[in-house]
Amino acid sequence: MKIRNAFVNITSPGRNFVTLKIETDEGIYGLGDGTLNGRELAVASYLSDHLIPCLIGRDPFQTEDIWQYLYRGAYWRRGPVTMASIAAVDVALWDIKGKALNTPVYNLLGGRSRQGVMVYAHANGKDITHAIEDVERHRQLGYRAIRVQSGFSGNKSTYGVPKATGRYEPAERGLPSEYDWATEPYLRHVPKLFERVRDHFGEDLHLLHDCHHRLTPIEAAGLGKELEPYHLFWIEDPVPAEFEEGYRIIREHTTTPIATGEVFNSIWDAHDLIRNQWIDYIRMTIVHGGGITHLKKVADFAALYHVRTGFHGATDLSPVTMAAALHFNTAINNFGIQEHMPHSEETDAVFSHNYTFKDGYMFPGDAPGLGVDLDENLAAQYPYQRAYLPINRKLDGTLADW
Ligand code: EZ4
Ligand code: CO
Repeated sequence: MKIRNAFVNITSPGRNFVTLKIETDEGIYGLGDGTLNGRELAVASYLSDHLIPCLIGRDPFQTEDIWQYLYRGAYWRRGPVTMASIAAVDVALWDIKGKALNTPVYNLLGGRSRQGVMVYAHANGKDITHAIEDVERHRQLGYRAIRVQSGFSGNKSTYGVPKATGRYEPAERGLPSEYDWATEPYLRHVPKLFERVRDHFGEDLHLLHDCHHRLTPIEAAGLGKELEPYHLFWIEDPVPAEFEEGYRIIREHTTTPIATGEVFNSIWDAHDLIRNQWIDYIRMTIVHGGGITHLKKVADFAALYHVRTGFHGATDLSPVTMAAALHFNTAINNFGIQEHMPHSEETDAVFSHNYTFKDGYMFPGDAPGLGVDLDENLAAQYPYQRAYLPINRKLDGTLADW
C-alpha cells in the first residue's frame, strides 16, 4: 500500500479544527488532528507546504520510520507547530493501519487493558453555590470524577468559568481578550471551594482542580498543603512548567497529587519531571505530543516512575484526538484518567464517531482504525474564523500567565 495523496481540512463548527486526511492507493484513508488553539494556520501550512510533499509514495504502515523521518529530518526539532503536524500524520497512519488490518487501533497498541476509560468532567459556577449545583448536574450524568472551578470576589473573571451562562470555551473569535488576575484572592478562595464541595458530596467522588499555570512554586506548595484535607485527585498546572525544577519545591511540601503537561510537545519537556517523580500525571496528549508513536514511548517511560497518564481533553482537541486518546487509554497499563469536555453538536455532526460515554467511562468502540469520520461537505459550511486564547494582566497592568 502507498500514500497517494493527503490534504488539510480547516473547519470551524463552533471552533476551529485542523484535520489531515491521508489517502492510499487502495482506497483506505486515515484522519489525523493537528489543531493548535490560536495558531491553527501555522500547522496547516507546515503540513501542506512542508510535510505532505514528503509523504507521497511512502508505505503508510511505516509509522516508526515516517515519524523519525519527519522529526529528525526537519533538523529543527520540537515545538508545538512541528509536533502537532507530526502528530496529524502519525495518527492518520495508525488509522489507516487499523482499517487495513480490520481492527481497532487499541489492538495495535497492546489490546484491551481495561473495560472502560474513566473520564472527568468540568463543573463551574460564578460562585461556590453555583459550582456545587454544576457538580451535582455532572454527578447525575454519571461522572465519577469532576474538575471544579468557580468565580470569587477579588477577580472579575477567572479561568474555567464562562462569562455568561453556557459552555466554557476559552478561545474567542477576534483578537485576544485581556483579563485581570490577582493571585491572593484566588489562593484564599480555592480551599473554601473544596471544603464546601467535599462537605456536600462526601468522599465518594474524585475532585480535580486546574490552576492553569498561574502560581509560583511556593504559592502552589502552600495551596497543595491547604487542600490535603479534601483529598483531591490532582491539582493541575500549578506553575508554568518550562522550568521543570520548580516542581521540586511543590513536591517537598505537599502530598496533593500533581498533573501537568497539556502544553508540552515532547518527552524533553517532561523528562526531569518524570524521572525525579515530581509529578503524578502527565497530560501531554496525542495531538500536541507528536502522535501515538511518541506518546507510547512517553507513557512507557513514565510507567517506570509511577507516573500515570491524564491526557488533556478540552474542546480544542478534535474528536479525532479524543478517539485516538481513548484507544491509547484502553491499551496502556499506566492509564490514570482522561479529561472530557464534550464537543458541540455542530462539531460532533462534522466528525461522526464511534466512541461512547456511560456511567463516567468512555469507550473507543470496535470499528477498524480510530472509528472517526469527517463530513467534508458539512465541514465546508463552517469556514475558518480567526480566534485566540485570552491573555492575563495583573491589576497594575503587568502581563501575567493565562
Ligand atoms: O485552557 O485547551 O485542562 N484544560 C485546559 C484547557 C486549555 C485549553 C487551551 O487551548 O486547561 O481549557
Ligand atoms: Co488545563
